[in-house]
Amino acid sequence: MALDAETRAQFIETLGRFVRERLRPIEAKVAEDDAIPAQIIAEMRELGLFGLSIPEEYGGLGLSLSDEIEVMFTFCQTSPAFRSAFGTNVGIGSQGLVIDGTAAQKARYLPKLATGELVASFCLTEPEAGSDAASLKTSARLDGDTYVLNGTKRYITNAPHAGLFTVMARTDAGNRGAGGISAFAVEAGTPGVHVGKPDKKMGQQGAKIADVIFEDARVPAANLIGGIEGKGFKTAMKVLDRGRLHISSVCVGVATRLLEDSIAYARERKQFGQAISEFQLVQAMLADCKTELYAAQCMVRDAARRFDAGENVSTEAACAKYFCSEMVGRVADRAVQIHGGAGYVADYGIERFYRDVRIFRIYEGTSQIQQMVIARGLTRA
Ligand code: COS
Repeated sequence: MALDAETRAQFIETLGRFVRERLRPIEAKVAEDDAIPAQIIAEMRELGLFGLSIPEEYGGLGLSLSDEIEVMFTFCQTSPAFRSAFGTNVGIGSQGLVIDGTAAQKARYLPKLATGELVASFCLTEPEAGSDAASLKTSARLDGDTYVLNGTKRYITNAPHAGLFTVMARTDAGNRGAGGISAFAVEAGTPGVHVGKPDKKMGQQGAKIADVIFEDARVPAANLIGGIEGKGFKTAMKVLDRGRLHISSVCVGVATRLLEDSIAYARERKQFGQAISEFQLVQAMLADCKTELYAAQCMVRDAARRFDAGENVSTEAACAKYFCSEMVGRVADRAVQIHGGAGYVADYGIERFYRDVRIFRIYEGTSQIQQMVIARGLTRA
């Protein structure tokens, strides 16, 4: 569903206020505590953020992707760790069910994901299967009316908070490729499902990642997503096409914030008797940020519009993820440069953003995987 213009503007204005008044003041504290206060999570649930992409019939807001990216442009003008708290419910954790789940699977899980009562994580990556996702080793063996899962998933966002895991596992031991993989909805608390200690990361403190280990974990056969074996890899790829556009919009939001902070600092900071914004070399950095940011924003909007129109956007989603994640890296680097020494010390938060954005070039497919997807899209077309 697309929101009417007025409702969308109101929702975005409410979120903008929430970001300015509730989130920005606690950015440093969240990073220091490596935790988002429970009250803030409750407010995010109240705002409907966990259910942005979940259809209305299951209690979500059912936004179109075009609306979702506009929401993210505004919401992500703060530490990206806040987005991460509900990001997997909006994106990779829930969309396997939304796109390919059976009616019964959707009815069972989507309402709780929409409210945030249940947090969902996406379990694809393994210790030895990252970019080459089709080589994953986690196995799922059918035994009566349950599948028995064994294996380890790595760097799983929100795993410590998750109540539900979308797990890609190999159901056909004889097929080492993509066709042997199936997707499952696995409830946390299932005997044999263990979550490791959260990993220490370069940035985005407050957002947690951890291993998820399956040791003879018995999952009801009814939780095979879509009810058909061998479709799990395609489900994961469809989820990632959409997820890559979501991440692109996050990059645009964060870059918007960094440019705003850089402009404010350049106008305030005086050297050689004048504001540094008067110097052409500083102006060039601001102009480059704005130009790239504008291009990125146009790109995401175009790809999201095509997605909503039902087009295959694998190539465009990869282009957007590649460009937007590299763009925000360059913007963050210039933001540090414009802030000078103040950009390097913790007090201004710029160095924190510089670390926070580094992951965007890696997760949901590295820049090199996006290049590969783009090139294959071109040469196979
Ligand atoms: N949508 C639907 N189906 C897709 C698809 C997509 N976007 N991409 C691939 N498929 C299908 C293919 O059509 C193929 O189906 P058939 O066997 O019926 O022809 C099947 O999936 C296998 O595809 P392919 O042969 O292209 O798989 P590869 O192993 O060669 O490579 C890449 C796939 C590299 C693109 C994939 O592994 C990938 O995206 N890797 C990065 C993973 C990632 O993002 N990890 C981050 C972890 S999640 S935070």
